[in-house]
Amino acid sequence: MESPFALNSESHGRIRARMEEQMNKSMGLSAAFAVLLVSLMATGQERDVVKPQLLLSEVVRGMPKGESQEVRVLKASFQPGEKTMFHTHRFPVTVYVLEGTFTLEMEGREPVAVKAGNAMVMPANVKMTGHNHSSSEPLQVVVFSVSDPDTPFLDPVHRQ
Ligand SMILES: [Cu+2]
Repeated sequence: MESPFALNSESHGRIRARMEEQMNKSMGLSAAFAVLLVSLMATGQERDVVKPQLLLSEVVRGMPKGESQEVRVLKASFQPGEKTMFHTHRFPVTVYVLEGTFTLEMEGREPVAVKAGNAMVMPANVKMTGHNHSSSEPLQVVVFSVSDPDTPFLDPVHRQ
């Protein structure tokens, strides 16, 4: 049987008509339905239309609840061995790693290593330090923050 990806050479209507004809002849009801579904999905595809790829989806607690919020996008570059200050965030903050590996050390939790192309949500009110533990590779991250307006992106924590 013809691949559903061969649709460009023939009109969708003709392909579908042929599939329906074939499935009536030779297939059970569930298989026929599957073919119909695939053909409907294929006809829904347009050319030159970019579909975003989901990198991270997470249900979080502790986002700001006021009338308005401030959205910030920040970029940070770490040389090998560099780290952030010890800090907390008042609201969950999302990090996306462009290059290298970002290691997040959080008080009372296992460290988390996030590689280039991946994202994670950093929890609110947890003391943390972000590291580039590599001895040779730089690290670049983009950070997405949604907070109450005019609140700091992070609060430094002073070690006793
Ligand atoms: Cu942080």
